[in-house]
Amino acid sequence: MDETRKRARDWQAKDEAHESARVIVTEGRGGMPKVVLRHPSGAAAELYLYGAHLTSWRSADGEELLFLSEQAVFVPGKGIRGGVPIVFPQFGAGPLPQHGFARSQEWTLEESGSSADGAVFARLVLRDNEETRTLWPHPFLAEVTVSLADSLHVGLAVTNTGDDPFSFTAALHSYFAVADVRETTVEGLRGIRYRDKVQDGIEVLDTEDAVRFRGETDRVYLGAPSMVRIRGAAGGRTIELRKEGFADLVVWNPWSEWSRSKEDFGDEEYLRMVCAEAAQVADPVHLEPGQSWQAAQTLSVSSR
Ligand code: TA6
Repeated sequence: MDETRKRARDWQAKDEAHESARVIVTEGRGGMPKVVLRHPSGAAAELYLYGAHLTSWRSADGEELLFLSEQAVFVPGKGIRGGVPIVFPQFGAGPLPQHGFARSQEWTLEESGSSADGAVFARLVLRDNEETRTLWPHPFLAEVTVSLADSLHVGLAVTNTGDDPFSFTAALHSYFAVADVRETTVEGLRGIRYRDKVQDGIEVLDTEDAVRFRGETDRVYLGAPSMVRIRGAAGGRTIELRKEGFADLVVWNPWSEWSRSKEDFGDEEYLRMVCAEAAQVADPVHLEPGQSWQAAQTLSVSSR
């Protein structure tokens, strides 16, 4: 073999070894398979096939930016407390289990690797099955794509694969790690109306320059702007959340009473988290047979 071809082959082999190190599937907590994404910058993310659930996002310098409860359980049938639960096909309470079933289904890793722009990605899919059809009688394909580079992109796509229309609501229920929620703010929502779940769902106009946390906070901002900032996130960072295709944004902190009542959440952990969730709640998505819907959120982090 001539030298040039040999060198090319060696490079390819090295590249392949490098590639495979960027996305690996390994055994996670509770023996559940998890996908580990590593970006050459040092950023990393972990994604369970169970629920297509992101449980970790570390910045290039190693700071964990997502909150995961120390009491989170990794047991089939139960939601994982923290990270980014996928809410589909029902946000909140309703005829289906709270927040739908996607978070307690086993998803399949369909594709992974590095994309042309250098991001490391994994695409997980969930199709209707006997269990989902018992709860919700619709054939569907749901896809979650997690793409890691300087930022973390999470995409959700849903296709109606059946012969009848259906409607659904959805959210990327993101738990962010914060140093102290009492010092954390969510900015960018002034002038937006929200449904206040703490006040029986009445609609309130937000006139504050930022959302501050002084007690239980559970708001669905209707027609929220495409970008909000979370200041006071882990390590004093600011996280920028950009959304596309999701009309609403949920802001949640359960405060102390709820925390004490939950087995999968520590009594004081509410101080270390805040949820900001790109969501489609007020106007359900309606899909005719063969139609698809897609939406995404992109998270980026800065040091202040
Ligand atoms: O997104 C906020 C919220 O809908 C709250 O009302 C709160 O109860 C919650 O999500 C957590 O829900 P879960 O079913 O995970 O306990």
